[in-house]
Amino acid sequence: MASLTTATDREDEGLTKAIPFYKDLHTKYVVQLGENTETYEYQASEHLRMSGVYWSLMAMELMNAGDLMKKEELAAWVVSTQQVDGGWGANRGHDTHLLYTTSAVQILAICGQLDKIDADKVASYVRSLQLEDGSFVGDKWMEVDTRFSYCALLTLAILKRLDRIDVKKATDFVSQCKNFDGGFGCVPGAESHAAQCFCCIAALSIGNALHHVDQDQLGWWLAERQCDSGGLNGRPEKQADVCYSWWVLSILEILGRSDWIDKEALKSFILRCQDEEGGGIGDHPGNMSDVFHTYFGIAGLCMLDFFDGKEHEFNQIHPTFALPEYVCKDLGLKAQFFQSVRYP
Ligand code: GRG
Ligand code: ZN
Repeated sequence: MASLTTATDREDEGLTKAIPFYKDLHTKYVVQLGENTETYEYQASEHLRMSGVYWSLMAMELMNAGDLMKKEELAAWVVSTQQVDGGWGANRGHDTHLLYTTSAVQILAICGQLDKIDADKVASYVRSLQLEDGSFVGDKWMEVDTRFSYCALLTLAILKRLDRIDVKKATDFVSQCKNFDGGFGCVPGAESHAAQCFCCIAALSIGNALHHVDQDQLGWWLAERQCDSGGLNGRPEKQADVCYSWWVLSILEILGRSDWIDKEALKSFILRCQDEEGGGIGDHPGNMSDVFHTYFGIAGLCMLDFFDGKEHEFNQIHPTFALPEYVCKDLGLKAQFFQSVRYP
């Protein structure tokens, strides 16, 4: 159990050794991912391109290297791939899905190109996915999942069209996914999982319904996610994985409970997941890097204030909107927090 791990255990594992953040390697890694279109990795990620572009842009934005991305080109590609129902698929010619519609709108927000789309059309698409009980399906196959509740609220908040859905019903449904341990799952009765907790808490934060959350019980469950390695896992008895640095820390920020974990140990875990030759961050020390874990590892370091006072300039991430804070400020996005000292 994380809470029983001593500092000495961690020192024995060499976790206190200072490891640098390889910013130049990481920016090169992300830029090359988008340019080397003949690689196996590029071809094999065709089915999630829209989210891949969002992860890449975010990783670069957080490192204050967004200017190295071809934002005009990316935004034009997004605009050109919107489908007649108002949504987006993962790539040109793929069926529309709420997940990729959210990524598309986030990309346009980061690129400052939201005015290039018909927001009402997107809002109608999102509205068409809400069911009578307030939940959301992702697409025509009708799977219900709290990931989609978050995506719907997030997309409409960015587009200033929250009034197009029943927000009260949406947050009531999310509240029904709360479990006895204070955590949340993908549907009522499903096991608590840190990534689903993020979707639920962020959805409630947008929907102004955080009264459904037990701040201390959930804070405790999340703090328990820290493993001996310093990394965080997604549920009891599972391996630590860099992406939970985002899923867990973002909620702790919303709850005002980020001091409940050992931040130095988590920083060290994330830094040890870097590929110090090829760049990028993997899910676990020694594993191959990918852009998903690169983004969420950097997001974790940002929220841990790793870059404060260092030579690297960086942009802070907003824990509810998963966008750079400056973008949220520019768009006037507002979210509810238990303690809103640092976020708008
Ligand atoms: C804009 C940040 C943002 C998100 C959009 C897509 C989405 C909404 C949220 C995804 C939430 C989610 C459920 C992520 C899954 C993360 C993950 C590592 C799942 C692995 O689950 P298991 O069961 O692994 O394979 P564990 O770690 O439990 O062993
Ligand atoms: Zn992961």
